[in-house]
Amino acid sequence: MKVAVIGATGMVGDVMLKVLAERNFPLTELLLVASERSVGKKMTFKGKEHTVIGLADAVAARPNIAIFSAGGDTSLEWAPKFAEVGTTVVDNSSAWRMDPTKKLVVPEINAHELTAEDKIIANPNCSTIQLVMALYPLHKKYKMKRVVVSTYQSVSGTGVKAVKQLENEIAGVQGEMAYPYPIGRNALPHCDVFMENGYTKEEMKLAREPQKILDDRTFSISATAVRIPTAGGHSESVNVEFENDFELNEVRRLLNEMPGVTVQDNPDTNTYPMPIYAHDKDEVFVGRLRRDETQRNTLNMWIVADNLRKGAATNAVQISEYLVEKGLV
Ligand code: A2P
Ligand code: 11C
Repeated sequence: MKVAVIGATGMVGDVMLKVLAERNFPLTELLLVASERSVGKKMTFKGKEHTVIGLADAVAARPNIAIFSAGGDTSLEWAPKFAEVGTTVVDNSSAWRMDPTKKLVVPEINAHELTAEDKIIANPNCSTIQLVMALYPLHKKYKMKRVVVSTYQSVSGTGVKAVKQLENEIAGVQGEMAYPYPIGRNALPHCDVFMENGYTKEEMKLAREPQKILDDRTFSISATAVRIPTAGGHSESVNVEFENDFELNEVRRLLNEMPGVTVQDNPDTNTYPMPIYAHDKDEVFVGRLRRDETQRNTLNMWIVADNLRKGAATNAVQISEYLVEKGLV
C-alpha cells in the first residue's frame, strides 16, 4: 500500500506515524505531507529517512490511502482532489463528518458499512469516539433514551499551542496563549467555538456524531465540554437512561466483551480509569459503573481514552487496515 500522511509534522501526525509503525501497517511506500513551510524537511520512519513533500506532489503520486490530520480547511480543499485520482481519504477533521454522503466510522461499530465507492471517510471527533465505544454494546442490549455527558478534556486536543501554554504556566514563564484564560489550576467550560444556541461546537459534535455512527436518531445526547489542565487523555462523566432495565454485572460483561474497551472498576482497590494511565494506550477505559439511584433504568459511568490514539490516529489507522483487509483500496 502506498500511504500518504497529510499533516505528518503535526501532533496527530506524529502519533499516526507511531501507530502505523507499531501495527506494522502493510506499507510499500510512505509519503509524508505537510504545508509548504515544511517541504524538504527530513523525518524518520522505522529508521528510514523521508523528505516531507507538498500536497500537489502527493496527489500526483496517487497513493492508495491518504490519512488527513491537517485541519478542516486543508481537508475540504484537498480530500476531493485525492478522491478524484482514486485515492481513499481517511479524514480526521470535522470537515466531512456530518455530510450525508460520507460515512462516519468507528471500526468496531460500523466499518462493515464501507465499500470501495467510499472515497472520503470521516473519523469522528475524539470525545465522540470514546463515548460511542462504551455506549454501543449497552445500546444494543438496553436501548438508550437519553445521555447526559460532561467532558474533562486535555490540552492536547487543542494542539501544540495549548500544550505550550500549560507548560509555560507550570514553569511560570510568560508566553503565547491558546485559550482566553489561564488553563493551569483552572477549568474552562469552553472547547472549540460557541454556536448560536449557546453550546460549543465540541458539545454539538458530541450530540450529533453518535446518532450518525449508530445510525439511530431515537436517542438524544446533552453535552457540556470542559477543558482541564491535563496534558493528554480525555475523560467523560456519563449518565445514560435506557428503555430497558439492566444488571450491573451484565453491563460490566458487555463492556468487557466489546473489542477495544477495558473495564477498570473496583472501588475496594481504588481502581478506575485515569488519563495519565491511558496515555499511549489504544483502548477505551470504563469504570465507576453505578446505578443512578434517582431515576429508573439509568447508569452512571466514567470513560477515559488517549485522545490522540483511539480518539484520532489509532481509529484512522484501524479504518485504513479494514480497507486493506477487505480489498477496498
Ligand atoms: P506544518 O508543520 O508544515 O505547518 P498541528 O495540528 O499539530 O498544528 O499540525 C497540523 C499539521 O497540518 C502539520 O503537519 C501542518 O504542517 C499541517 N498543515 C497545516 N496547514 C496545512 C496546509 N495548508 N497544507 C498542508 N499541511 C498543512
Ligand atoms: C478537542 N475534540 O479536544 C477536540 C479536538 O473535531 O477533530 C479535535 C477536534 C475535531 O478540543
